[in-house]
Amino acid sequence: MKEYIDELAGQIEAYSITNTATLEEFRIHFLGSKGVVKELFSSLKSVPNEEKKEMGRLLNDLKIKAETKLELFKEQLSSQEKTTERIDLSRPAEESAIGAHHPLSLVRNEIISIFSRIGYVVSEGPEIEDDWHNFSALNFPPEHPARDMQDTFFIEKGEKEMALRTHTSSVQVRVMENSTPPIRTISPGRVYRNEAISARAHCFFHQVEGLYIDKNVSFADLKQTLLYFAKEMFGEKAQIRLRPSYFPFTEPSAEVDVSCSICNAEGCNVCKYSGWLEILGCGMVDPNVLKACGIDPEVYTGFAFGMGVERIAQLKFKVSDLRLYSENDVRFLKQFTPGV
Ligand code: 2NL
Repeated sequence: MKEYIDELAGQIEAYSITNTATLEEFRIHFLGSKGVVKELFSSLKSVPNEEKKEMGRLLNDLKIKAETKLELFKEQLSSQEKTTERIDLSRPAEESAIGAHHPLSLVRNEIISIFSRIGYVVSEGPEIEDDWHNFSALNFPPEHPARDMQDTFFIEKGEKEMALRTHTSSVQVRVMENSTPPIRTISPGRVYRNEAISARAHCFFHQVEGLYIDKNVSFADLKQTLLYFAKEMFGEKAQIRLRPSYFPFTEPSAEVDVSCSICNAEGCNVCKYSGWLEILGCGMVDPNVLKACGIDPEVYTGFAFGMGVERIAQLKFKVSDLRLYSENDVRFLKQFTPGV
Protein backbone atom coordinates (compact mmCIF):
# COMPACT_ATOMS: atom_id res chain seq x y z
CA MET A 1 0.00 0.00 0.00
CA LYS A 2 2.88 2.35 0.79
CA GLU A 3 4.24 1.97 -2.76
CA TYR A 4 0.80 2.75 -4.17
CA ILE A 5 0.56 5.91 -2.04
CA ASP A 6 4.00 7.01 -3.28
CA GLU A 7 2.95 6.39 -6.84
CA LEU A 8 -0.24 8.45 -6.37
CA ALA A 9 1.80 11.29 -4.84
CA GLY A 10 3.89 11.30 -8.06
CA GLN A 11 0.72 11.33 -10.16
CA ILE A 12 -0.69 14.30 -8.23
CA GLU A 13 2.49 16.29 -8.77
CA ALA A 14 2.66 15.48 -12.47
CA TYR A 15 -1.02 16.05 -13.20
CA SER A 16 -1.33 18.84 -15.74
CA ILE A 17 -4.11 21.32 -14.93
CA THR A 18 -4.58 23.88 -17.69
CA ASN A 19 -8.22 24.91 -17.46
CA THR A 20 -11.35 24.54 -15.35
CA ALA A 21 -12.23 21.21 -17.06
CA THR A 22 -8.91 19.52 -16.15
CA LEU A 23 -9.18 21.06 -12.68
CA GLU A 24 -12.54 19.37 -12.18
CA GLU A 25 -11.21 16.06 -13.58
CA PHE A 26 -8.35 16.26 -11.07
CA ARG A 27 -10.77 16.88 -8.19
CA ILE A 28 -13.05 13.99 -9.15
CA HIS A 29 -10.18 11.57 -9.73
CA PHE A 30 -8.31 12.21 -6.48
CA LEU A 31 -10.74 13.83 -4.05
CA GLY A 32 -14.23 12.93 -5.31
CA SER A 33 -16.65 10.79 -3.29
CA LYS A 34 -15.55 7.81 -5.38
CA GLY A 35 -12.01 9.08 -5.86
CA VAL A 36 -8.76 7.27 -5.16
CA VAL A 37 -8.13 8.94 -1.79
CA LYS A 38 -11.61 8.00 -0.48
CA GLU A 39 -11.09 4.47 -1.73
CA LEU A 40 -7.77 4.14 0.07
CA PHE A 41 -9.29 5.43 3.32
CA SER A 42 -11.97 2.72 3.17
CA SER A 43 -9.34 0.04 2.48
CA LEU A 44 -7.51 1.18 5.66
CA LYS A 45 -9.84 -1.21 7.55
CA SER A 46 -8.03 -4.20 6.12
CA VAL A 47 -4.52 -2.96 7.01
CA PRO A 48 -2.92 -4.80 9.93
CA ASN A 49 -3.28 -2.89 13.21
CA GLU A 50 0.44 -2.23 13.69
CA GLU A 51 0.66 -0.51 10.26
CA LYS A 52 -2.64 1.41 10.50
CA LYS A 53 -1.23 4.50 12.22
CA GLU A 54 1.65 4.89 9.71
CA MET A 55 -0.62 4.30 6.69
CA GLY A 56 -3.23 6.72 8.05
CA ARG A 57 -0.59 9.43 8.34
CA LEU A 58 0.71 8.77 4.81
CA LEU A 59 -2.83 8.83 3.44
CA ASN A 60 -3.59 12.11 5.20
CA ASP A 61 -0.44 13.66 3.68
CA LEU A 62 -1.55 12.46 0.25
CA LYS A 63 -4.99 14.00 0.70
CA ILE A 64 -3.46 17.33 1.80
CA LYS A 65 -1.13 17.24 -1.21
CA ALA A 66 -4.08 16.83 -3.58
CA GLU A 67 -6.15 19.50 -1.80
CA THR A 68 -3.27 21.99 -1.83
CA LYS A 69 -2.72 21.53 -5.56
CA LEU A 70 -6.47 21.85 -6.19
CA GLU A 71 -6.70 25.14 -4.25
CA LEU A 72 -3.60 26.58 -5.88
CA PHE A 73 -4.87 25.95 -9.41
CA LYS A 74 -8.39 27.08 -8.56
CA GLU A 75 -6.99 30.45 -7.50
CA GLN A 76 -4.68 30.77 -10.51
CA LEU A 77 -7.43 29.97 -12.98
CA SER A 78 -9.93 32.34 -11.39
CA SER A 79 -7.46 35.26 -11.41
CA GLN A 80 -6.68 34.53 -15.08
CA GLU A 81 -10.37 34.55 -15.80
CA LYS A 82 -10.78 37.92 -14.10
CA THR A 83 -8.07 39.54 -16.23
CA THR A 84 -9.40 38.09 -19.46
CA GLU A 85 -12.85 39.24 -18.41
CA ARG A 86 -11.64 42.85 -18.04
CA ILE A 87 -10.10 43.05 -21.52
CA ASP A 88 -12.74 43.64 -24.17
CA LEU A 89 -10.83 43.23 -27.41
CA SER A 90 -13.68 44.63 -29.48
CA ARG A 91 -13.68 47.94 -27.61
CA PRO A 92 -12.55 50.97 -29.65
CA ALA A 93 -9.08 52.24 -28.72
CA GLU A 94 -8.88 55.17 -26.36
CA GLU A 95 -7.95 58.39 -28.14
CA SER A 96 -4.54 59.71 -27.17
CA ALA A 97 -4.02 63.44 -26.73
CA ILE A 98 -2.25 64.87 -29.79
CA GLY A 99 -0.85 67.99 -28.13
CA ALA A 100 -0.81 71.51 -29.49
CA HIS A 101 1.61 73.98 -31.03
CA HIS A 102 3.09 76.53 -28.63
CA PRO A 103 1.55 80.00 -29.22
CA LEU A 104 5.04 81.40 -29.86
CA SER A 105 5.61 78.78 -32.58
CA LEU A 106 2.24 79.60 -34.14
CA VAL A 107 2.98 83.33 -34.24
CA ARG A 108 6.60 82.88 -35.41
CA ASN A 109 5.40 80.60 -38.23
CA GLU A 110 2.76 83.13 -39.21
CA ILE A 111 5.32 85.97 -39.29
CA ILE A 112 7.62 83.81 -41.46
CA SER A 113 4.71 82.95 -43.75
CA ILE A 114 3.69 86.62 -44.15
CA PHE A 115 7.19 87.74 -45.14
CA SER A 116 7.94 84.70 -47.30
CA ARG A 117 4.95 85.74 -49.46
CA ILE A 118 6.86 88.92 -50.42
CA GLY A 119 10.16 87.18 -51.11
CA TYR A 120 11.95 87.04 -47.74
CA VAL A 121 14.00 83.93 -46.95
CA VAL A 122 14.72 82.66 -43.43
CA SER A 123 18.28 82.84 -42.07
CA GLU A 124 19.47 81.34 -38.80
CA GLY A 125 22.66 81.49 -36.74
CA PRO A 126 24.30 80.68 -33.38
CA GLU A 127 22.91 81.78 -29.99
CA ILE A 128 26.45 82.21 -28.59
CA GLU A 129 28.05 85.12 -30.40
CA ASP A 130 31.30 87.07 -30.46
CA ASP A 131 31.51 90.80 -29.85
CA TRP A 132 31.84 91.56 -33.58
CA HIS A 133 28.58 89.97 -34.73
CA ASN A 134 26.50 91.04 -31.74
CA PHE A 135 27.85 94.59 -31.21
CA SER A 136 30.79 96.01 -33.19
CA ALA A 137 29.53 95.32 -36.73
CA LEU A 138 26.19 96.83 -35.67
CA ASN A 139 27.72 100.21 -34.83
CA PHE A 140 27.53 99.88 -31.04
CA PRO A 141 30.02 102.41 -29.63
CA PRO A 142 32.57 100.91 -27.17
CA GLU A 143 30.84 102.47 -24.18
CA HIS A 144 27.27 101.63 -25.17
CA PRO A 145 25.23 100.47 -22.12
CA ALA A 146 24.01 97.32 -23.94
CA ARG A 147 27.60 96.07 -23.78
CA ASP A 148 27.34 96.17 -20.00
CA MET A 149 27.22 92.99 -17.86
CA GLN A 150 23.83 94.19 -16.60
CA ASP A 151 22.22 93.81 -19.99
CA THR A 152 24.19 91.00 -21.61
CA PHE A 153 25.10 87.47 -20.47
CA PHE A 154 28.82 87.01 -21.11
CA ILE A 155 30.43 83.57 -21.35
CA GLU A 156 34.07 82.47 -21.16
CA LYS A 157 34.83 80.23 -24.13
CA GLY A 158 38.52 79.33 -24.11
CA GLU A 159 40.53 82.51 -24.65
CA LYS A 160 37.65 84.37 -26.22
CA GLU A 161 34.90 86.19 -24.39
CA MET A 162 31.54 85.35 -25.94
CA ALA A 163 27.98 86.51 -25.24
CA LEU A 164 24.49 85.12 -25.54
CA ARG A 165 23.11 87.10 -28.50
CA THR A 166 20.92 90.01 -27.46
CA HIS A 167 19.21 90.20 -30.89
CA THR A 168 19.16 88.21 -34.11
CA SER A 169 20.77 91.10 -36.02
CA SER A 170 23.95 89.06 -35.47
CA VAL A 171 22.57 86.51 -37.95
CA GLN A 172 21.94 89.23 -40.51
CA VAL A 173 25.50 90.54 -40.13
CA ARG A 174 26.67 87.12 -41.37
CA VAL A 175 24.18 87.19 -44.25
CA MET A 176 25.53 90.62 -45.34
CA GLU A 177 29.15 89.47 -44.96
CA ASN A 178 28.56 86.35 -47.05
CA SER A 179 26.32 87.55 -49.88
CA THR A 180 25.78 90.44 -52.28
CA PRO A 181 22.54 92.45 -52.53
CA PRO A 182 19.70 92.22 -53.23
CA ILE A 183 19.17 90.73 -49.76
CA ARG A 184 15.72 89.97 -48.36
CA THR A 185 15.90 87.94 -45.18
CA ILE A 186 14.15 87.36 -41.87
CA SER A 187 15.89 85.90 -38.82
CA PRO A 188 13.69 84.28 -36.19
CA GLY A 189 15.29 83.06 -32.98
CA ARG A 190 15.77 83.13 -29.24
CA VAL A 191 17.67 86.06 -27.72
CA TYR A 192 18.87 86.79 -24.18
CA ARG A 193 18.88 89.84 -21.90
CA ASN A 194 20.27 89.95 -18.37
CA GLU A 195 17.04 91.15 -16.74
CA ALA A 196 15.02 90.34 -13.64
CA ILE A 197 12.05 88.10 -14.50
CA SER A 198 8.61 89.67 -14.12
CA ALA A 199 5.17 89.62 -15.77
CA ARG A 200 6.54 91.99 -18.44
CA ALA A 201 10.15 90.82 -18.87
CA HIS A 202 12.04 87.55 -19.08
CA CYS A 203 15.78 86.83 -19.39
CA PHE A 204 15.13 85.40 -22.85
CA PHE A 205 12.57 86.09 -25.53
CA HIS A 206 11.99 85.42 -29.21
CA GLN A 207 12.58 87.83 -32.02
CA VAL A 208 12.01 88.05 -35.72
CA GLU A 209 14.23 90.57 -37.47
CA GLY A 210 13.93 91.55 -41.12
CA LEU A 211 16.48 93.04 -43.50
CA TYR A 212 16.08 94.34 -47.04
CA ILE A 213 19.06 95.69 -48.98
CA ASP A 214 19.14 96.73 -52.62
CA LYS A 215 19.68 99.78 -54.81
CA ASN A 216 17.16 102.59 -54.12
CA VAL A 217 15.49 101.06 -51.05
CA SER A 218 13.68 103.91 -49.27
CA PHE A 219 11.89 104.67 -46.02
CA ALA A 220 8.62 104.58 -48.03
CA ASP A 221 9.36 100.92 -48.90
CA LEU A 222 9.84 100.23 -45.18
CA LYS A 223 6.52 101.85 -44.25
CA GLN A 224 4.61 99.98 -46.94
CA THR A 225 6.19 96.64 -46.00
CA LEU A 226 5.24 97.14 -42.36
CA LEU A 227 1.68 98.19 -43.24
CA TYR A 228 1.34 94.99 -45.32
CA PHE A 229 2.61 93.00 -42.32
CA ALA A 230 0.21 94.68 -39.86
CA LYS A 231 -2.82 94.02 -42.09
CA GLU A 232 -1.86 90.36 -42.66
CA MET A 233 -1.23 89.81 -38.94
CA PHE A 234 -3.98 91.85 -37.30
CA GLY A 235 -6.62 92.17 -40.02
CA GLU A 236 -7.48 94.38 -43.01
CA LYS A 237 -8.59 97.27 -40.76
CA ALA A 238 -5.16 97.56 -39.08
CA GLN A 239 -3.37 100.91 -39.37
CA ILE A 240 0.21 101.78 -38.35
CA ARG A 241 1.96 104.90 -37.11
CA LEU A 242 5.68 105.58 -36.81
CA ARG A 243 7.34 107.54 -34.00
CA PRO A 244 10.97 108.71 -34.19
CA SER A 245 13.32 106.58 -32.09
CA TYR A 246 16.99 105.60 -31.77
CA PHE A 247 18.93 102.36 -32.42
CA PRO A 248 22.72 102.27 -32.93
CA PHE A 249 22.32 100.24 -36.14
CA THR A 250 19.69 102.30 -37.98
CA GLU A 251 19.40 105.96 -39.01
CA PRO A 252 16.75 107.26 -39.04
CA SER A 253 15.00 104.91 -36.61
CA ALA A 254 11.37 104.55 -35.65
CA GLU A 255 9.07 102.72 -33.31
CA VAL A 256 5.92 101.31 -34.90
CA ASP A 257 2.46 101.16 -33.34
CA VAL A 258 -0.50 99.23 -34.72
CA SER A 259 -4.10 100.35 -34.15
CA CYS A 260 -5.57 98.40 -31.23
CA SER A 261 -7.48 95.41 -32.64
CA ILE A 262 -8.95 94.61 -29.22
CA CYS A 263 -11.07 97.80 -28.99
CA ASN A 264 -11.00 98.85 -32.67
CA ALA A 265 -8.80 101.77 -31.59
CA GLU A 266 -11.60 103.15 -29.41
CA GLY A 267 -9.58 102.79 -26.20
CA CYS A 268 -9.26 99.91 -23.72
CA ASN A 269 -7.01 98.89 -20.84
CA VAL A 270 -4.66 96.93 -23.18
CA CYS A 271 -3.83 99.99 -25.32
CA LYS A 272 -4.11 102.16 -22.18
CA TYR A 273 -6.91 104.16 -23.85
CA SER A 274 -4.57 105.43 -26.59
CA GLY A 275 -5.94 103.22 -29.41
CA TRP A 276 -2.34 102.23 -30.34
CA LEU A 277 -0.07 99.30 -29.43
CA GLU A 278 3.71 99.26 -29.91
CA ILE A 279 4.74 96.22 -31.97
CA LEU A 280 8.21 96.74 -33.43
CA GLY A 281 11.29 98.88 -34.03
CA CYS A 282 12.77 99.69 -37.42
CA GLY A 283 14.89 102.05 -39.48
CA MET A 284 17.21 102.54 -42.45
CA VAL A 285 20.39 100.47 -41.99
CA ASP A 286 23.17 102.80 -40.81
CA PRO A 287 25.87 103.26 -43.53
CA ASN A 288 28.48 102.27 -40.89
CA VAL A 289 26.78 98.87 -40.55
CA LEU A 290 26.72 98.30 -44.32
CA LYS A 291 30.43 99.24 -44.52
CA ALA A 292 31.37 96.94 -41.61
CA CYS A 293 29.62 94.06 -43.36
CA GLY A 294 31.32 94.63 -46.72
CA ILE A 295 28.48 96.40 -48.56
CA ASP A 296 29.13 99.74 -50.29
CA PRO A 297 26.72 102.34 -48.76
CA GLU A 298 27.29 104.57 -51.80
CA VAL A 299 25.63 101.93 -53.99
CA TYR A 300 23.16 100.24 -51.69
CA THR A 301 20.62 101.26 -49.06
CA GLY A 302 18.42 99.09 -46.90
CA PHE A 303 15.90 98.92 -44.12
CA ALA A 304 15.67 96.64 -41.10
CA PHE A 305 13.12 95.91 -38.41
CA GLY A 306 12.86 93.77 -35.32
CA MET A 307 9.88 92.52 -33.35
CA GLY A 308 9.33 90.46 -30.19
CA VAL A 309 7.29 87.30 -30.86
CA GLU A 310 6.01 87.30 -27.25
CA ARG A 311 4.66 90.80 -27.74
CA ILE A 312 2.84 89.98 -31.01
CA ALA A 313 1.42 86.76 -29.47
CA GLN A 314 0.33 88.72 -26.39
CA LEU A 315 -1.67 91.10 -28.58
CA LYS A 316 -3.08 88.39 -30.83
CA PHE A 317 -4.03 86.01 -28.00
CA LYS A 318 -4.50 88.50 -25.13
CA VAL A 319 -1.84 86.88 -22.92
CA SER A 320 -1.64 88.72 -19.60
CA ASP A 321 1.68 87.44 -18.18
CA LEU A 322 4.86 86.66 -20.16
CA ARG A 323 5.80 83.89 -17.74
CA LEU A 324 2.91 81.75 -19.05
CA TYR A 325 4.93 81.16 -22.23
CA SER A 326 7.63 79.19 -20.42
CA GLU A 327 5.62 77.34 -17.77
CA ASN A 328 4.41 74.55 -20.08
CA ASP A 329 0.96 74.38 -18.48
CA VAL A 330 -1.18 72.39 -20.95
CA ARG A 331 -4.29 74.34 -19.93
CA PHE A 332 -2.58 77.46 -21.29
CA LEU A 333 -1.02 75.77 -24.33
CA LYS A 334 -4.24 74.05 -25.48
CA GLN A 335 -6.10 77.34 -25.91
CA PHE A 336 -4.39 78.30 -29.16
CA THR A 337 -4.89 75.23 -31.35
CA PRO A 338 -8.53 74.37 -32.12
CA GLY A 339 -9.69 70.83 -31.42
CA VAL A 340 -7.12 69.60 -28.91
C1 2NL B 1 13.22 95.91 -31.57
C2 2NL B 1 13.99 96.68 -32.57
C3 2NL B 1 15.33 96.46 -34.53
C4 2NL B 1 16.86 96.15 -36.35
C5 2NL B 1 16.17 95.65 -35.25
C6 2NL B 1 18.80 95.59 -37.77
C7 2NL B 1 19.59 94.57 -38.23
C8 2NL B 1 20.68 94.89 -39.01
C9 2NL B 1 20.98 96.16 -39.33
C10 2NL B 1 20.15 97.13 -38.82
CL1 2NL B 1 21.69 93.64 -39.55
N1 2NL B 1 19.09 96.84 -38.06
N2 2NL B 1 17.73 95.29 -37.00
C11 2NL B 1 16.66 97.46 -36.73
C12 2NL B 1 15.81 98.27 -35.98
C13 2NL B 1 15.14 97.77 -34.88
O1 2NL B 1 14.68 95.87 -33.46
O2 2NL B 1 12.51 96.49 -30.81
N3 2NL B 1 13.33 94.61 -31.53
C14 2NL B 1 12.63 93.75 -30.62
